[in-house]
Amino acid sequence: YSSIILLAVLFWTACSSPVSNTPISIIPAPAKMEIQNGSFSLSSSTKLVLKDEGKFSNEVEFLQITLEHALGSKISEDGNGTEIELIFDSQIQAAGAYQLEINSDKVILKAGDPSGMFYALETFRQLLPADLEGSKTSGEISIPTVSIEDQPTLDWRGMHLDVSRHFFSIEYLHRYVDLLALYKMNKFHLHLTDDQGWRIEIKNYPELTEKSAWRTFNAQDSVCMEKAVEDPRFNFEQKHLREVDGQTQYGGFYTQDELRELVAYAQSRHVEIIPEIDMPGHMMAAIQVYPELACIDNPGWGELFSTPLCPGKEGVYMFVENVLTEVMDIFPSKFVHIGADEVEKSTWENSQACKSLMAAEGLKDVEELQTYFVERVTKFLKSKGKEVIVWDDALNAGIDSSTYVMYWRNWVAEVPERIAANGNRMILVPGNPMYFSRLDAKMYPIYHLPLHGKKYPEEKVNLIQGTQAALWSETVPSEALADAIIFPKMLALAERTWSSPEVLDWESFKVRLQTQLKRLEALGVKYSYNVTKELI
Ligand code: TNX
Repeated sequence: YSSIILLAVLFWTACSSPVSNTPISIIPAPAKMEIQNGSFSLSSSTKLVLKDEGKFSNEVEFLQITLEHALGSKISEDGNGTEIELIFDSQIQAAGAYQLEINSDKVILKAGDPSGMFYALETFRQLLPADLEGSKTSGEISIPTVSIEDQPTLDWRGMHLDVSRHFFSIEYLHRYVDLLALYKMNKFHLHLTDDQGWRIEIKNYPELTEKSAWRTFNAQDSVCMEKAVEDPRFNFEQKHLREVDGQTQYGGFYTQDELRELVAYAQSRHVEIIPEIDMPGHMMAAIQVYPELACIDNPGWGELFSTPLCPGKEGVYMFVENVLTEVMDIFPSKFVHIGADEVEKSTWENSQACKSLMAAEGLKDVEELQTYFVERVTKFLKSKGKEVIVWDDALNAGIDSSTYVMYWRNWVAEVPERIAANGNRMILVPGNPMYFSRLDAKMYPIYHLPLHGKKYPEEKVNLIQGTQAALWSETVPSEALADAIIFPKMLALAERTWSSPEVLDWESFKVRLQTQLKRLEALGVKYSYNVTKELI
């Protein structure tokens, strides 16, 4: 097949379709593609043909939404024009795999599972003219004839969003899901709590959101807010304010109902939302309301990080379990992320409660105490049928090998090798280049991210689940600024994770990206301008 691939790549870069204003510019690049020389005409009289054994009703709905958006109407099984046929095909076995064939009179989409059909439809959507994302046509839409076979390469194709440091509206999260799905990404890691804000309603502890979802501005915020305000592209507007006792506070939170709706929406787009409740560090939002959760009387900032939960206190486990019980009730994902990064352990050293626990459990230092905490919470979550994810710091004094680890500290030598040696499954989030909020994060290294280094044992490669990027929001006070940081970098990540190494082609990607920028623009995404100069 290499000649087919080569031809396809040549076509991508050279061929501007004669029948549509939009050259074929699919991102992520499909595994196999052959472009023919004709066109298919889509209109409101196009006939919907279902041979899906009833398996793809959610995807049919998505097709109708897409068509309504572009054409102003759905299509029906009574149509008398060209045809769109959705077929369940048990021969297509890989999860997420699909075939898409566009002939001059018929579009045939085949998949063996709903996610495959969904991805077929997202590819089909990318073959519609980009500007139809923003405005409908009432006429016919001309689509180039093409035949595609495709399937995902990595299982974990993710994006993270920190909604704690700055609040992002629930509408923004819905749109985030849409944009992930458009580029066939399937994991949305939602960082719901941190020192600066508690964003998830917990019925058992209403003060968490009544108080800790809100804060007054601090100097650091105003610096970056000023910058954002100065830049006309960001159309900056501080929406999330409330007045308390004559004081303006910034913040917000999501109700459980809002989150449930978001989860259902994401499920319909084959995006899994993984909730993170970061502990025992990064917990000041909770500790501010319940100071008894800390080991010390005056919690705040320690030597390096904020005051953590006190692992020597039984009440802490009760709090954690109660919170996680509500979290699990909202998020059906098999994963719960418990953070376990950047823990300031100095407050544990002098704590009587910690000393007693360490003596009773035979723990020799505070590192082992951290392991005790993580293992105890892990055990609780596993007893409820969940898989646990932690940041790689948790590995220091050892963790259970069944825990999933997110590798982020790329400046610490051989973290991936240590994770492999411990037998853990791993998700790659190396700070460089995967922390998109870093000013030096560039598309080229994202596109070329190696899955492992030379020292990583070949026989452990199957422990690597995939990769994701993170958007930490300390310096990201607006949704428009988040857009500009995420896009178009996320498209490089999407292609890196979905497309097979044989079809990855940076030069072709850059060409296709130009068309995708039009699509993003039509969708109202405020991607970074001057993309070729600033980001690559
Ligand atoms: C480290 S990455 C953190 C975050 C910060 C980020 C950027 C990680 C597990 N912890 O809490 O937001 O650096 O400042």
